[in-house]
Amino acid sequence: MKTAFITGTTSGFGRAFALRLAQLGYNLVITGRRKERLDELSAQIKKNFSVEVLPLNFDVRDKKACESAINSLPEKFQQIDLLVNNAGLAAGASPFDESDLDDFERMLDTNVKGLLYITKLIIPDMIKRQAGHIVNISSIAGIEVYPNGHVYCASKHAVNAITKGMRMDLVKYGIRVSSISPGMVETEFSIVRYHGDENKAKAVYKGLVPLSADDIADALEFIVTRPPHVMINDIQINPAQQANTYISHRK
Ligand code: NDP
Ligand code: 8X3
Repeated sequence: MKTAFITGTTSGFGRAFALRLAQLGYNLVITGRRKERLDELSAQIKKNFSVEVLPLNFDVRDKKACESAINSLPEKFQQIDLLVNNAGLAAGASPFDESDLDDFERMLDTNVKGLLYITKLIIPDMIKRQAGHIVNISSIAGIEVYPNGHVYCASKHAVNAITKGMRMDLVKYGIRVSSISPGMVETEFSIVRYHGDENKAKAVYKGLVPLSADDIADALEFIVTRPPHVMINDIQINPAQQANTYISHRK
Protein backbone atom coordinates (compact mmCIF):
# COMPACT_ATOMS: atom_id res chain seq x y z
CA MET A 1 0.00 0.00 0.00
CA LYS A 2 1.23 3.50 -0.82
CA THR A 3 1.43 6.36 1.67
CA ALA A 4 0.59 9.99 0.95
CA PHE A 5 1.57 13.02 3.02
CA ILE A 6 -0.80 15.96 2.44
CA THR A 7 -0.44 19.45 3.90
CA GLY A 8 -3.51 21.54 4.72
CA THR A 9 -6.18 18.85 5.07
CA THR A 10 -8.48 20.67 7.51
CA SER A 11 -10.43 22.35 4.70
CA GLY A 12 -10.93 22.75 0.96
CA PHE A 13 -8.71 20.89 -1.48
CA GLY A 14 -6.64 19.14 1.18
CA ARG A 15 -9.68 17.57 2.79
CA ALA A 16 -11.00 16.45 -0.62
CA PHE A 17 -7.54 15.06 -1.52
CA ALA A 18 -7.42 13.04 1.71
CA LEU A 19 -10.84 11.51 1.08
CA ARG A 20 -10.03 10.78 -2.58
CA LEU A 21 -6.64 9.22 -1.84
CA ALA A 22 -8.21 7.10 0.92
CA GLN A 23 -10.72 5.90 -1.67
CA LEU A 24 -7.76 5.02 -3.94
CA GLY A 25 -6.26 2.96 -1.09
CA TYR A 26 -3.49 5.26 0.15
CA ASN A 27 -2.44 5.30 3.79
CA LEU A 28 -2.40 8.95 4.82
CA VAL A 29 -0.52 11.48 6.87
CA ILE A 30 -2.95 14.39 7.17
CA THR A 31 -1.77 17.75 8.49
CA GLY A 32 -2.93 21.25 9.41
CA ARG A 33 -3.18 23.59 12.39
CA ARG A 34 -6.81 22.95 13.42
CA LYS A 35 -6.56 19.78 15.48
CA GLU A 36 -10.30 19.11 15.95
CA ARG A 37 -10.82 19.14 12.20
CA LEU A 38 -7.90 16.77 11.67
CA ASP A 39 -9.29 14.40 14.29
CA GLU A 40 -12.77 14.55 12.72
CA LEU A 41 -11.33 13.82 9.24
CA SER A 42 -9.18 11.02 10.60
CA ALA A 43 -12.23 9.40 12.23
CA GLN A 44 -14.29 9.79 9.05
CA ILE A 45 -11.59 8.17 6.90
CA LYS A 46 -11.04 5.29 9.34
CA LYS A 47 -14.78 4.64 9.45
CA ASN A 48 -15.22 4.57 5.67
CA PHE A 49 -11.96 3.22 4.24
CA SER A 50 -9.56 0.41 5.10
CA VAL A 51 -6.48 2.62 5.29
CA GLU A 52 -4.18 3.86 8.05
CA VAL A 53 -4.34 7.56 8.98
CA LEU A 54 -1.93 9.67 11.00
CA PRO A 55 -3.11 13.20 11.88
CA LEU A 56 -0.22 15.63 12.54
CA ASN A 57 -1.01 19.03 13.93
CA PHE A 58 1.58 21.73 13.10
CA ASP A 59 2.17 25.01 11.30
CA VAL A 60 4.16 24.67 8.05
CA ARG A 61 5.75 28.09 8.73
CA ASP A 62 7.49 26.67 11.79
CA LYS A 63 10.64 24.94 10.52
CA LYS A 64 11.33 23.21 13.84
CA ALA A 65 7.73 21.92 14.04
CA CYS A 66 8.02 20.55 10.47
CA GLU A 67 11.28 18.83 11.41
CA SER A 68 9.95 17.27 14.58
CA ALA A 69 6.72 16.10 12.87
CA ILE A 70 8.49 14.47 9.93
CA ASN A 71 11.55 13.18 11.77
CA SER A 72 9.35 11.38 14.29
CA LEU A 73 6.98 9.66 11.88
CA PRO A 74 6.11 6.15 13.13
CA GLU A 75 7.83 3.46 11.10
CA LYS A 76 4.78 2.49 9.07
CA PHE A 77 4.40 6.08 7.81
CA GLN A 78 8.07 6.74 7.08
CA GLN A 79 8.00 5.73 3.42
CA ILE A 80 6.17 8.58 1.71
CA ASP A 81 5.28 7.71 -1.88
CA LEU A 82 3.27 10.84 -2.61
CA LEU A 83 3.73 14.33 -1.17
CA VAL A 84 0.98 16.86 -1.83
CA ASN A 85 2.12 20.39 -0.98
CA ASN A 86 -1.27 22.04 -0.64
CA ALA A 87 -1.28 24.21 2.53
CA GLY A 88 -1.53 27.83 1.48
CA LEU A 89 -3.50 31.00 1.46
CA ALA A 90 -4.07 34.43 0.05
CA ALA A 91 -4.21 37.20 2.66
CA GLY A 92 -5.78 40.42 1.45
CA ALA A 93 -6.73 41.71 -2.01
CA SER A 94 -5.95 45.43 -1.92
CA PRO A 95 -3.65 47.57 -4.03
CA PHE A 96 0.00 46.91 -3.20
CA ASP A 97 0.44 50.30 -1.51
CA GLU A 98 -2.55 49.72 0.78
CA SER A 99 -1.67 46.13 1.67
CA ASP A 100 -0.26 44.88 4.91
CA LEU A 101 3.33 43.65 5.28
CA ASP A 102 2.17 41.00 7.77
CA ASP A 103 -0.11 39.57 5.07
CA PHE A 104 2.82 39.49 2.62
CA GLU A 105 4.88 37.55 5.15
CA ARG A 106 2.08 35.10 5.94
CA MET A 107 1.69 34.24 2.24
CA LEU A 108 5.39 33.90 1.47
CA ASP A 109 6.12 31.99 4.69
CA THR A 110 3.26 29.53 4.10
CA ASN A 111 3.04 29.14 0.32
CA VAL A 112 6.76 29.20 -0.43
CA LYS A 113 8.88 28.56 2.67
CA GLY A 114 6.47 26.00 4.15
CA LEU A 115 6.53 24.05 0.88
CA LEU A 116 10.34 24.12 0.91
CA TYR A 117 10.63 22.96 4.54
CA ILE A 118 8.29 20.01 3.99
CA THR A 119 9.76 18.97 0.65
CA LYS A 120 13.37 19.07 1.89
CA LEU A 121 12.42 16.83 4.81
CA ILE A 122 10.54 14.29 2.69
CA ILE A 123 12.80 13.91 -0.36
CA PRO A 124 15.85 12.22 1.21
CA ASP A 125 13.89 8.97 1.60
CA MET A 126 12.47 9.29 -1.94
CA ILE A 127 16.01 9.77 -3.26
CA LYS A 128 17.20 6.71 -1.33
CA ARG A 129 14.38 4.65 -2.83
CA GLN A 130 14.73 6.26 -6.30
CA ALA A 131 10.96 6.71 -6.39
CA GLY A 132 8.26 9.11 -5.35
CA HIS A 133 5.85 11.73 -6.60
CA ILE A 134 5.47 15.35 -5.49
CA VAL A 135 2.38 17.36 -6.41
CA ASN A 136 2.54 21.09 -5.70
CA ILE A 137 -0.68 23.07 -5.58
CA SER A 138 -0.12 26.19 -7.58
CA SER A 139 -2.75 28.47 -9.11
CA ILE A 140 -3.80 30.43 -12.14
CA ALA A 141 -2.14 33.19 -10.06
CA GLY A 142 1.18 31.47 -10.78
CA ILE A 143 0.63 32.02 -14.50
CA GLU A 144 -0.80 35.54 -14.63
CA VAL A 145 -0.66 38.48 -12.26
CA TYR A 146 -3.91 40.36 -11.61
CA PRO A 147 -4.62 43.73 -9.99
CA ASN A 148 -4.45 43.50 -6.17
CA GLY A 149 -2.91 40.01 -6.51
CA HIS A 150 0.81 41.08 -6.32
CA VAL A 151 2.31 39.01 -3.48
CA TYR A 152 -0.14 36.07 -3.67
CA CYS A 153 0.67 35.85 -7.40
CA ALA A 154 4.38 36.14 -6.59
CA SER A 155 4.09 33.24 -4.14
CA LYS A 156 2.45 31.03 -6.77
CA HIS A 157 4.94 32.15 -9.48
CA ALA A 158 7.58 30.99 -6.98
CA VAL A 159 5.77 27.65 -6.57
CA ASN A 160 5.89 27.22 -10.36
CA ALA A 161 9.61 28.05 -10.56
CA ILE A 162 10.34 25.67 -7.67
CA THR A 163 8.23 22.96 -9.30
CA LYS A 164 10.13 23.26 -12.60
CA GLY A 165 13.49 23.37 -10.82
CA MET A 166 12.65 20.35 -8.66
CA ARG A 167 11.53 18.45 -11.75
CA MET A 168 14.90 19.10 -13.43
CA ASP A 169 16.98 18.18 -10.41
CA LEU A 170 14.98 15.18 -9.16
CA VAL A 171 14.37 13.47 -12.52
CA LYS A 172 17.61 11.51 -12.12
CA TYR A 173 16.22 9.88 -8.97
CA GLY A 174 13.00 8.71 -10.61
CA ILE A 175 10.94 11.26 -8.67
CA ARG A 176 8.00 12.75 -10.56
CA VAL A 177 7.07 16.39 -9.90
CA SER A 178 3.67 17.70 -10.94
CA SER A 179 1.49 20.71 -10.20
CA ILE A 180 -2.15 21.71 -10.37
CA SER A 181 -3.03 25.31 -11.29
CA PRO A 182 -6.69 26.04 -10.59
CA GLY A 183 -8.75 29.15 -11.14
CA MET A 184 -11.66 29.96 -8.82
CA VAL A 185 -12.61 27.16 -6.45
CA GLU A 186 -15.11 27.79 -3.66
CA THR A 187 -13.51 26.66 -0.40
CA GLU A 188 -12.56 28.67 2.69
CA PHE A 189 -9.91 30.37 0.53
CA SER A 190 -11.80 33.66 0.01
CA ILE A 191 -13.02 33.78 3.63
CA VAL A 192 -9.37 33.59 4.70
CA ARG A 193 -8.33 36.07 2.00
CA TYR A 194 -10.88 38.64 3.22
CA HIS A 195 -9.95 38.08 6.86
CA GLY A 196 -13.25 36.38 7.73
CA ASP A 197 -15.62 38.69 5.80
CA GLU A 198 -18.12 36.12 4.44
CA ASN A 199 -20.00 38.66 2.30
CA LYS A 200 -16.86 39.69 0.43
CA ALA A 201 -15.96 36.02 0.05
CA LYS A 202 -19.38 35.13 -1.42
CA ALA A 203 -19.14 38.04 -3.88
CA VAL A 204 -16.05 36.47 -5.47
CA TYR A 205 -18.23 33.68 -6.91
CA LYS A 206 -21.33 35.77 -7.66
CA GLY A 207 -22.93 34.99 -11.03
CA LEU A 208 -20.77 32.02 -11.88
CA VAL A 209 -20.40 28.39 -10.98
CA PRO A 210 -16.99 28.03 -9.35
CA LEU A 211 -15.04 24.81 -9.26
CA SER A 212 -15.38 22.63 -6.17
CA ALA A 213 -12.64 20.97 -4.14
CA ASP A 214 -13.82 17.67 -5.65
CA ASP A 215 -13.01 18.97 -9.15
CA ILE A 216 -9.44 19.52 -7.98
CA ALA A 217 -9.38 16.06 -6.39
CA ASP A 218 -10.33 14.73 -9.87
CA ALA A 219 -7.18 16.41 -11.26
CA LEU A 220 -5.05 14.91 -8.47
CA GLU A 221 -6.56 11.47 -9.10
CA PHE A 222 -5.67 11.74 -12.79
CA ILE A 223 -2.09 12.72 -11.97
CA VAL A 224 -1.48 9.91 -9.45
CA THR A 225 -3.17 7.16 -11.41
CA ARG A 226 -1.01 7.50 -14.54
CA PRO A 227 1.36 4.59 -15.16
CA PRO A 228 4.91 4.98 -13.72
CA HIS A 229 6.41 6.12 -17.06
CA VAL A 230 3.99 9.09 -17.31
CA MET A 231 4.58 12.43 -15.56
CA ILE A 232 1.89 15.09 -15.74
CA ASN A 233 3.74 18.41 -15.49
CA ASP A 234 0.77 20.65 -14.73
CA ILE A 235 -3.00 20.65 -14.94
CA GLN A 236 -4.56 24.08 -15.46
CA ILE A 237 -8.23 24.02 -14.57
CA ASN A 238 -10.78 26.87 -14.50
CA PRO A 239 -14.53 27.19 -14.07
CA ALA A 240 -16.13 27.23 -17.53
CA GLN A 241 -17.16 30.86 -16.92
CA GLN A 242 -13.60 32.02 -16.11
CA ALA A 243 -11.29 32.74 -19.08
CA ASN A 244 -8.32 33.94 -17.05
CA THR A 245 -7.54 35.70 -13.79
CA TYR A 246 -9.51 38.83 -14.68
CA ILE A 247 -12.04 37.86 -17.38
CA SER A 248 -15.09 35.98 -16.13
CA HIS A 249 -18.52 35.76 -17.70
CA ARG A 250 -20.94 36.35 -14.82
CA LYS A 251 -24.70 35.96 -15.23
P1 NDP B 1 -8.72 26.55 2.38
O1 NDP B 1 -8.57 27.83 3.12
O2 NDP B 1 -10.06 25.92 2.32
O3 NDP B 1 -7.66 25.48 2.93
C1 NDP B 1 -6.33 25.84 3.20
C2 NDP B 1 -5.64 24.74 3.99
O4 NDP B 1 -4.28 25.14 4.20
C3 NDP B 1 -6.27 24.51 5.35
O5 NDP B 1 -6.34 23.13 5.61
C4 NDP B 1 -5.30 25.19 6.30
O6 NDP B 1 -5.27 24.49 7.54
C5 NDP B 1 -3.97 24.97 5.57
N1 NDP B 1 -3.00 25.96 6.02
C6 NDP B 1 -3.00 27.29 5.83
N2 NDP B 1 -1.97 27.87 6.46
C7 NDP B 1 -1.29 26.86 7.08
C8 NDP B 1 -0.15 26.81 7.91
N3 NDP B 1 0.54 27.92 8.23
N4 NDP B 1 0.27 25.61 8.37
C9 NDP B 1 -0.41 24.48 8.05
N5 NDP B 1 -1.50 24.46 7.28
C10 NDP B 1 -1.94 25.64 6.80
O7 NDP B 1 -8.18 26.88 0.90
P2 NDP B 1 -8.04 25.94 -0.42
O8 NDP B 1 -8.31 24.53 -0.14
O9 NDP B 1 -8.78 26.62 -1.49
O10 NDP B 1 -6.48 26.15 -0.73
C11 NDP B 1 -5.57 25.08 -0.83
C12 NDP B 1 -4.44 25.50 -1.76
O11 NDP B 1 -4.99 25.74 -3.05
C13 NDP B 1 -3.71 26.77 -1.38
O12 NDP B 1 -2.33 26.60 -1.63
C14 NDP B 1 -4.28 27.82 -2.32
O13 NDP B 1 -3.39 28.87 -2.56
C15 NDP B 1 -4.51 26.99 -3.56
N6 NDP B 1 -5.48 27.47 -4.53
C16 NDP B 1 -6.76 27.76 -4.17
C17 NDP B 1 -7.68 28.19 -5.11
C18 NDP B 1 -9.07 28.56 -4.78
O14 NDP B 1 -9.72 29.30 -5.57
N7 NDP B 1 -9.66 28.09 -3.68
C19 NDP B 1 -7.29 28.28 -6.52
C20 NDP B 1 -5.92 27.96 -6.79
C21 NDP B 1 -5.07 27.54 -5.83
P3 NDP B 1 -5.24 25.18 8.99
O15 NDP B 1 -5.85 26.55 8.86
O16 NDP B 1 -6.03 24.24 9.85
O17 NDP B 1 -3.82 25.20 9.33
C1 8X3 C 1 -6.64 31.24 -6.22
C2 8X3 C 1 -7.26 31.64 -7.52
O1 8X3 C 1 -7.78 33.62 -9.04
O2 8X3 C 1 -7.99 33.97 -6.64
O3 8X3 C 1 -5.33 30.85 -6.38
O4 8X3 C 1 -5.84 33.80 -7.64
S1 8X3 C 1 -7.20 33.33 -7.72
